[in-house]
Amino acid sequence: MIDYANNERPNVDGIKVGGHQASSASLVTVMTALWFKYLKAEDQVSVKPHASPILHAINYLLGNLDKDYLTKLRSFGGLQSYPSRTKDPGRIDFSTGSVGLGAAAPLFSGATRRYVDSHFGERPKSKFIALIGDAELDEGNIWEAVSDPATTNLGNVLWIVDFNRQSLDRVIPGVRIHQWRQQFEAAGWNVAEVKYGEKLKNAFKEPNSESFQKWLDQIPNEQYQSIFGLDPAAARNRFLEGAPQSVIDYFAAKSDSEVLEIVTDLGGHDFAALLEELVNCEKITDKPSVIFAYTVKGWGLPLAGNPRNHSASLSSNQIDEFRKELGLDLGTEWDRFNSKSISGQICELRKSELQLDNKVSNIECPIPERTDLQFKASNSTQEVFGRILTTLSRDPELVKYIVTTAPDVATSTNLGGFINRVGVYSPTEKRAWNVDPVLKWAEGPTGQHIELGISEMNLFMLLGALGLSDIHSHQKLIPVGAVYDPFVLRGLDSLVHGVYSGSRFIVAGTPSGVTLAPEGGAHQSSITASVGIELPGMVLIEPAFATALDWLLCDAISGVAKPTTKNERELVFYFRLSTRSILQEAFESVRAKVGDAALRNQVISGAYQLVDGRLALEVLGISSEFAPEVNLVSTGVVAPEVLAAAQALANIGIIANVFDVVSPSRIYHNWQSSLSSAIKDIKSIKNQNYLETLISNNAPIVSIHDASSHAMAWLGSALGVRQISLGVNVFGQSGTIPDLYKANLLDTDSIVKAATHVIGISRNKER
Ligand SMILES: Cc1ncc(C[n+]2csc(CCOP(=O)(O)OP(=O)(O)O)c2C)c(N)n1
Ligand SMILES: [Mg+2]
Repeated sequence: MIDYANNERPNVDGIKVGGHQASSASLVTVMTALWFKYLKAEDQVSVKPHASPILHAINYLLGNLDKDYLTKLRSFGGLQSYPSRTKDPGRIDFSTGSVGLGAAAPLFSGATRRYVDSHFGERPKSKFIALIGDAELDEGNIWEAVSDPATTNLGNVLWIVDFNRQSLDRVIPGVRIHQWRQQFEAAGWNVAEVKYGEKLKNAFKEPNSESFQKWLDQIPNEQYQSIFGLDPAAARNRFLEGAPQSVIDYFAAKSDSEVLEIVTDLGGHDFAALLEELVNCEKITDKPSVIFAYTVKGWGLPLAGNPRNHSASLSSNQIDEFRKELGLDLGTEWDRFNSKSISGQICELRKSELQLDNKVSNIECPIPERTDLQFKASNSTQEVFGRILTTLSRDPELVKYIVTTAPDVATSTNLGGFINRVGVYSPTEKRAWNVDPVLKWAEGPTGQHIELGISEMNLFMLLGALGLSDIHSHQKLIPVGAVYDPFVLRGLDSLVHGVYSGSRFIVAGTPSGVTLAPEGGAHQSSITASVGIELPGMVLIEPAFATALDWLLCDAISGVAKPTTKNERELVFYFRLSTRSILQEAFESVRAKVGDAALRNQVISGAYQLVDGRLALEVLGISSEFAPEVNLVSTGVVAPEVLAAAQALANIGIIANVFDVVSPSRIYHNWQSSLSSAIKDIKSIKNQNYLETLISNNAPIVSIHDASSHAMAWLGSALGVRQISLGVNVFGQSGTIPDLYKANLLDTDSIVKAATHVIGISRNKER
């Protein structure tokens, strides 16, 4: 498949197609043992990115992939370069690609299964398996995942490390197995090794072989790996370089080829050795297992063990040889096994054994459009977020599905009320040693909050897994996470992985922006809003007012409650919130005027008008006929400054309309999709986007957002008018809200000046 993609398929752009023959060959024995013998239909496997061709080949041999795809590796609409749950055909349990994340994903899916079993009754047993490259163990997220208390004692998890002791650039120096063993064992894992193939095992049974085994276990990787490119005589010498005399003596009676065959016979390419260890691990049910399978990168190919083999591929001559070696020719190379042969029969048997009956319990109960909460005259969005969740916890049908999680910030992000009502999840009942009159931290199997250590990477790994619980554990859940907004970036890789994998969840980033003033620059987020706007599948929601948040959160819950499908647009709902309490009056007066139904529609679409500048002038008895006009477009918690600026502008005879963009991403994507349909079909150019219908005047814009000024800087372009984008362009520092707003030009006075300035430059332009 890799050779065809690179050497036979027409290449239109001169770019090397790639594919990883050496990485694939390294894992081929392990994967054959798994799919053709060990796995059960309910097991879920995450495959090392660079072995995706093997996974597709297995799916083909099992009759689960059309032949057409075999010539479409890495082509548009064909087989993806790395396993993709959403884009590849057929069953792919986990998306992988960014090394380390695919390893951790099944661990969190195993934790999700444990949660589902505790709350909804036991599902059929599954193993959550990760096939990992050994260099992936250098990724920090692996160790964050392994050491989190939420992932301990997961007997349903198995990792198999493709222990070829090579990474991309090099042979991994030294012998690291001892360190890794200790790290896993310290985290409570069962560690196993499949090191010796049958020839090695037989050799160790021979007299005087003890020192040979000792030498094999301690020979530096670099020296051992260098044997593979050599002819048998040179390989023998290389292996014995530096070895004690007793090892040289042990091999004295053996031919060079025998020596080479024995010393390279690693357990990761020996079915019996692999299956024996898999069965051993099966007996361990109270902790995760990791098997280090000793393998050869490029096993069985001329590339074997070569330090530069990661991106190397076989030449045409070598492929011809390889084809012959396998008894194939150009006419038969794509054939499945003959159904009458033993191999063919095994394929048929395994196809039926691996057929998964994915019956899912979906969320059938109605989801309210809003809660019945009454809000105070002044509220912060963070506090309201907590109150909404607490209120929803009183709905006995809906609350069953809600599961919250936070990386050690549950109480400081207002999840306390929800936790008080539903408790904290622990697989076993735990005694509470402290009785806190405010927060009831009751831990047991019925709890619905999963508390994590501080790792934000783990937060998004867990949310990603909870959001795919219908796929991996037959039970749909509504996952809700909370994190300090700046640290969304700390978990960004796993957030991207979750959305890329098609997972659905809600996350609150709170508090956000420079508005958490005294906390200082290290805690003030600015570029997170851009992440929320730009990440495909993500909806950024940044409301200012309580009722809007209530509508938007209920709407997000119905979005998350939908069954998982491939290629959905809105998957993750990211609420960027604040602890700043603001008056609700302005919103409530629009609500009274427009009515709930119409206003809710606008809010869900992403923006609504908060102030009509003409009416404001009328109230003041000023004629609007020749008055200059400006649109103040506000996002989030800066609303009070924007409203005050609108009033100040009215006082000097300027029409200042205020629009509140509660979901910058919805507005942005709506504009973008109207543009792309216009580009694809010129006739649709007449279709207005939502923003143009909402803001139909041609006045210039000042946008105001406690986030990078870049995040909303596209508005003027969307409306074809001048814009000044006010936002945060430097790292923050401690101070009061007035200090920081002034420093970042988010204060009322700066907004007024920006408005008069933008009116001035637009007028000059007109002249
Ligand atoms: C996060 C991330 N960093 C870098 C890469 C590029 N990369 C792909 S494979 C690889 C080395 C992998 O070595 P290993 O995990 O040992 O796999 P194998 O030897 O089996 O190919 C690197 C650096 C990547 N895919 N993801
Ligand atoms: Mg490797």
